[in-house]
Order: sequence, then C-alpha cells, then structure tokens
Amino acid sequence: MGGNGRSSDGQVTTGPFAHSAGNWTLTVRPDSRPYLRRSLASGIAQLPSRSEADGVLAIAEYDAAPWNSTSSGFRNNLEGWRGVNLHNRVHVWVGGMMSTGMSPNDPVFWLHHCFIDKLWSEWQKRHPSAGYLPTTGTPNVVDLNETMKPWNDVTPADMLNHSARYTYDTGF
Ligand SMILES: [Cu+2]
Repeated sequence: MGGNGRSSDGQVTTGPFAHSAGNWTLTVRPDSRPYLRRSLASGIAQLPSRSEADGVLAIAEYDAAPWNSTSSGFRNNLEGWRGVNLHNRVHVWVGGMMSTGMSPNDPVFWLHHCFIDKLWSEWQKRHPSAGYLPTTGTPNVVDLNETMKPWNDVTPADMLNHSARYTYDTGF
C-alpha cells in the first residue's frame, strides 16, 4: 500500500503508488496535483477496534426510521454517522484523498470498502432472521425491492445473498 504522505504536501512517496517513482498518476482528481496524498492519524488518532466492530455487529436491527444519518440500527452505526463510527473514521484516519470525495484514488479505499462489505456479511450471519429495511412504501428511500441508481436493474433484495459471486472467511 505504500506509506504515509510526506509532511510538506501529503504526497505518498513510497511503495507501488508513489507518483514520484513514475507510478499511479491520478487522472480523476480535484486539482492539478497528480499524486496520491495521505496523512495517517492526523485527522483522528485511532482506528476502530475489534471490540467496537463487535459492538456494531451485535445491533440486531438493520435500519430504522427516518432512514437517514440520524437513524439507529446497524447500517448507520457501520457507516459511522452515529455511535463508535466505523467506516467514516477509517477514511478520516488515512486522510489525504481518503477523507475527500476522491477517496477511490487511494487503493486503501478498495480494501476498506471490501472489509465493510465483510462486516455486512458477518452481520447477516449473526442475525439470520433480520434483513434489509425498509421493505416497502418509503418515499425517497430505496426499499427492499426498488432499483438502485445508477444501475436501475438491481435491487437491495438482489444483493442480499452474495455467496454465488464471492464469499468471506467470516470465521463463524
Ligand atoms: Cu467509504
């Protein structure tokens, strides 16, 4: 993954994504700077802990009204808008591009999001009788059988069982 960004400009100068070594020129970027930037542990000191992740996995309900960033439930606690802050905190901890809308420029983004998806898979196994919410009739929210933008041919229900496409070694 390479290292931290240097203090002067946040540029990652080590590893396979070091632009200064001729690698990883950013083509979709917010400004003229073509290099990957990080600032590890400067925005927040600590990454989430295992016990914090376990606490979120223990939440039995997937989501709740009003279905936004104030909602209780697993989704919002996993995303990090409330509670111990799992997903969002990792973006802030890595810093640089990861704390912006350009976060997919950092290969760490893909590992991070894959791990969030793994936590979702673990949550499904821990709560087999729970499921995606809301199920139906919720204005301005994607219900279980409504299509998701931008694809318009995939619903949350289509994505609940991912095992035909991939699996995780979830350990239980
Ligand atoms: Cu993210």
